[in-house]
Amino acid sequence: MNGQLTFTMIKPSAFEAGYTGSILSMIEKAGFRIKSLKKVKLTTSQAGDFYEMHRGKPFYEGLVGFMSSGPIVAAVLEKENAVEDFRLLIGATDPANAEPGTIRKLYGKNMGENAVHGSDSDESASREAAFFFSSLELS
Ligand code: DAT
Ligand code: MG
Repeated sequence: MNGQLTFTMIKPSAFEAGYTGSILSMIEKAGFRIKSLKKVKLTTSQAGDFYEMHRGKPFYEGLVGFMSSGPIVAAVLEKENAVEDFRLLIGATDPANAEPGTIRKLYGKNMGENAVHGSDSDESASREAAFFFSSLELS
């Protein structure tokens, strides 16, 4: 059975543009419950560690610079089949290829500044939730 939790971030460009409320509203209307929520600003070192699986790729430095450029909103979301359903709600990595009505299509600018993060597996969701939230905040 697939897990019931996923992890998301509203990325700096979307936060700065004032899309946080609209994005959280879309997430709730799609049937996700917000289990944990916070606004934080990552250091470059923290952003680098969060995205360590991408270290060495051509876009890594830009990604880390962008993700530490301003505040983000991090959240753990609860729903049946959470990881897969959330990836459907956000759409493809490149907003230009995302389906109409998806969060990245509506609020993403380009491949780098694509509005939101979504976990790619139950294992990633657990790791990413624990990266941002204490056990008390996750209960
Ligand atoms: P996703 O966020 O859809 O899981 P990913 O894990 O492959 O995509 O990459 C993480 C983030 O890195 C992605 O949201 C945006 C950035 N990124 C990925 N590929 C990129 C590229 N070719 N050029 C610029 N940024 C890229
Ligand atoms: Mg990914």
